[in-house]
Amino acid sequence: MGVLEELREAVVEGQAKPAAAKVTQGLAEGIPAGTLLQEGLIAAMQQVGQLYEEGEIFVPEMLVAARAMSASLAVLKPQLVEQGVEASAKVAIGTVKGDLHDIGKNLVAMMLEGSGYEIVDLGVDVAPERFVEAVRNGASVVALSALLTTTMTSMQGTIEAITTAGLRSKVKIVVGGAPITQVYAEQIGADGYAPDASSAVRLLRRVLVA
Ligand code: B1M
Repeated sequence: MGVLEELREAVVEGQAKPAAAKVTQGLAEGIPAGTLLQEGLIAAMQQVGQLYEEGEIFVPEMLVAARAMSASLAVLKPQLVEQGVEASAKVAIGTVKGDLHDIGKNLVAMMLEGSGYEIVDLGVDVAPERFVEAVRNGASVVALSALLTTTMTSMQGTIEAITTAGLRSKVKIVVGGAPITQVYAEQIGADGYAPDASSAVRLLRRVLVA
């Protein structure tokens, strides 16, 4: 079995230390960080989602798999985040109210940090008022993440709260997460949508010059 397959297996089985060790081994063997991320970690989480849908695993197993993914991401972070890039804009990022999924949001934050943005990570289950406060404190971009069809509506509530506070013209609002689409982003009045972390970097470049 190759390292990538062993990495996927360790994440799916929720073995955090072995999974992190496989990332270290993969890097030592010269496997690019992007390959370990896409073909190892992200592929494993897709498998976890499928097993959950099929009723083969339940929330606790999903949770330990997520922990193994986070432990492995921590090892990859230095490779994904280039050091010494000057901060270009302050980005407040968070998973919207009611939603506890943070892996995708963390990945987007890492890639943006690596591209020179100053990141204010508000965490998960973030109430609209906390995003409003972040804009008052100087964030020029708000990045919203949602993984559930039931919480994606909180994005609209957050945009409304920023508008009601009179701050909409001071900030670019970008959105993403598995159930989000370009059409939905336009419907709720966001400035942009990115399907994944590397597109989020390109999206920010685009909206900040617009
Ligand atoms: Co949950 N969960 N979960 N879960 N979970 C999903 C999302 C689900 C699709 C699984 C399934 O049924 N197949 C399903 C949602 C169904 C739906 O709404 N349509 C689901 C469910 C139902 C639930 C619960 C309701 C289960 C329950 O309790 N009955 C519950 C809800 C809890 C809550 O949030 N209130 C729940 C709980 C959990 C755990 C806590 C156990 C755990 C999360 C742990 C954690 O995050 N720390 C978990 C996990 C791990 C998953 C799956 C398996 C994996 C998510 C993940 O990390 N993916 C997921 C199934 C799946 O996605 N296949 C599932 C990897 C990550 C890198 O991808 O997050 O998509 P992603 O991020 C991507 C892009 O979306 C994008 O870039 C990222 C990197 O490329 N992106 C952005 C994300 N945010 C962005 C922001 C941007 C731009 C791009 O801003 C500009």
